[in-house]
Amino acid sequence: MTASRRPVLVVAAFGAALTIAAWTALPAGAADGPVEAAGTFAAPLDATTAFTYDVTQVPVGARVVVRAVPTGSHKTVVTLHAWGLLPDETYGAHAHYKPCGATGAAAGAHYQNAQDPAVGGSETTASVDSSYANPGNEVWIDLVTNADGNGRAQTVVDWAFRPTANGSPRAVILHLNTTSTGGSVPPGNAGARLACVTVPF
Ligand SMILES: [Cu+2]
Repeated sequence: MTASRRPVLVVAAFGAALTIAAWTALPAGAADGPVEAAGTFAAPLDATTAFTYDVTQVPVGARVVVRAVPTGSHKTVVTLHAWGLLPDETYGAHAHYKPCGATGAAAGAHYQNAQDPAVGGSETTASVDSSYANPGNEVWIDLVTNADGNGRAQTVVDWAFRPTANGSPRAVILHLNTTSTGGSVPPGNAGARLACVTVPF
């Protein structure tokens, strides 16, 4: 599949390539503690953690690390690092409710802190009410890559993820476009689901 992109004006890059080895191992799976997931993107049949659904946009072999770190002040810092994506490109990313699967749809809808009653807490139906579908209530991370296809971006939200039993997010999806805040494109929409990494939030 080849997807077309919306033109974007944002150009930024980060410097030296980072190495995964530089990261300190973190415990995973604790809703009130730090979480980290790392993976190498593979075709769905071969993938365990990181799935690419469009190898023209997220090549097989590209790497990803997602970290979620709760602060002591009821905030959560979510960081996305990627290596080996397209050079000088932009991607949208969000936390989604379900783990990655054979298709991008498997990850379900965007995780929301305050859940939109219009979708009844559904983990598969997208909320398009900007009172809920906004970067303060969901995890939105717009990623810009440098000339080497590497990028890092983060968001800070004013809440902690719900515990797994109460519907924590389980994945981060990489999308074709940066995330819409409204207008002609519904809020929260970032285009095609290119790739997914399962994260034990
Ligand atoms: Cu998404």
